[in-house]
Amino acid sequence: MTSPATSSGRPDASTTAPSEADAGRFLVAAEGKLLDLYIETSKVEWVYNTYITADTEFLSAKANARYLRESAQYAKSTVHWDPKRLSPVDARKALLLRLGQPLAAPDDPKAAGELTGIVAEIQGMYAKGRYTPKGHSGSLDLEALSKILRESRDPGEMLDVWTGWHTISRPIKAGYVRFVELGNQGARDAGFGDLGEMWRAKYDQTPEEFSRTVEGLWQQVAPLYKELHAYVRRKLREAYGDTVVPKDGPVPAHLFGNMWAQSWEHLFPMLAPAGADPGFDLTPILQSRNTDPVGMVKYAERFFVSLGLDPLPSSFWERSMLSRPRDRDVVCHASAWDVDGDNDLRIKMCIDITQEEFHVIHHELGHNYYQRAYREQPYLFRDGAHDGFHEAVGDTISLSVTPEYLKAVGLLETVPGPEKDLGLLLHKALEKVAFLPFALLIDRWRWDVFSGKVAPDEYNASWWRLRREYQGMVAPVPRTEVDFDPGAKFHVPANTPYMRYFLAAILQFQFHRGLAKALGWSGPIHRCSIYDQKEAGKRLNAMLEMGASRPWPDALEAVTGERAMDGTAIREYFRPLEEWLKKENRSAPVGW
Ligand code: X8Z
Ligand code: ZN
Repeated sequence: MTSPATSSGRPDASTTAPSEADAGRFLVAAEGKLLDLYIETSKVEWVYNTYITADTEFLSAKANARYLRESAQYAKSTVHWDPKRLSPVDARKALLLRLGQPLAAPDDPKAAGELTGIVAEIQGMYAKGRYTPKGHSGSLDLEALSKILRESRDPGEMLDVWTGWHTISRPIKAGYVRFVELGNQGARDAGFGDLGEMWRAKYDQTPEEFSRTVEGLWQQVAPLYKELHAYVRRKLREAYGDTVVPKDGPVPAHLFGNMWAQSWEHLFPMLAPAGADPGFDLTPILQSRNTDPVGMVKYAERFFVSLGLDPLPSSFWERSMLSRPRDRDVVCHASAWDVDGDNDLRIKMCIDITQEEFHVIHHELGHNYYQRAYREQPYLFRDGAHDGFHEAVGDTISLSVTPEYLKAVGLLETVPGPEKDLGLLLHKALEKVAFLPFALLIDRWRWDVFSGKVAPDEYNASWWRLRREYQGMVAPVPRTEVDFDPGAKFHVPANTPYMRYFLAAILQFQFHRGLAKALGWSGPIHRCSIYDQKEAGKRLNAMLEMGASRPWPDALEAVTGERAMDGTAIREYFRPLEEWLKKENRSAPVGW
């Protein structure tokens, strides 16, 4: 680098467009420094997430502020660079330097510190959330409250638990309002209109194009969601009566067996038509074998190994947190960690021995295997092709948890026949199709909040407008602006963008269809499992190894041969179910 180093030791490339070689050296130096800070920040964050105290909250805020400040400074140095004078690799690195994080530090160090302080604080408030339901003597955490929602069929009890959990986010609102101001300040200092625009800029298209892409995908899948919604509404009405569930309007959100009604799989037993059981339920199978959390994770690891990937390192088993500790507050929401950008992989979860968690574990290991596959890339490329890819890998594996697979690993004795497909598909749809509008609306809401279109005095009302519009649901009891219902979902106080899960819900079916085709599969795609198929593993790994080094259509092409995200794969997967639903709904209203 020919330009003088600044006092921080950082070369200053801001005033002139550097030569290709200078830019390359600048970026390599930035990557070295940021990797160092990344490792330190991850370790601090791990301790905070697994041991929440006032001190670890303080340390987390400090470490994050430092990382964000440094990366903002490096990013600023590159704003005047002309991408045409850079190698394609360096041009992409400069782009990712600006876009890599879900937050940008404001230029003012005081504001940056306040911003990361608020994130640590409100995340902690969420993690510590508890409620004492009527008839209980002590307060319950989210896992225990979720269990009640899963198992209860008493609308009064469900309403109490739903309402109770939604009180934990009231005190989060004030911090969130300030967070929005400071987050936007950081995004504007980084050259974006607001934080939502910065989030939408990450997809190798303009923010406006990305909004249209998402809307187009929703239009592709909405007809399937509406059929499922109509069927479920009718069954809920049969169970709870027409004073609780309307004939043709939106449904109260506390009846779906999940705190946010984002997955309806626990309703399956009350919805399944006669004879349409899926032929198995993993929860009692796993429990009757006394499977422990380690055993659960081992199943998932063996799947990845069957594809030709390496077993997890021994440090994974030593350092992961697999159960909720008895004696301290932790962030229980599941996550996968790549602590040193190399081989120090971990997951952090409070594992319940259920079929649902069996799938979440595959989801998390998908992150870890992605992280390990791209570790040879330069630091700025150690990421998913886009964040939806990262979320889709483990879920793609989960789609291969078919009855045939379960028999192969000894969890089932006999494979149920094709007459059980309808039950299997309905169960999967209650998980995957029901999720789509929820996954879309969280960031629809945040985009409007960040842009200022929705002001703090209408946060909650706009949230429920979206829930009605996309999910066909309403709040079970009147809400006011004292309530902050979006804050009762982890990703809002934790500032994790959510559109990634919507994209993943689309992509995982595309990956699955692409891998099935590559294996020469000619049956219905919901019956295909890539277990033990090294060829599928190779194809998948080709994409994983790329990390973020190429625009995402290249990564998609490596697995599927396709270059656009496309909702036809999920429609194809569920086609037999959709046809059946249409017949079922023939004389029932569809929509709300
Ligand atoms: O947050 C997660 C993962 C961690 S990345 C457990 N998921 C979303 C959620 O729980 O709301 C996975 C699916 C959706
Ligand atoms: Zn994830």
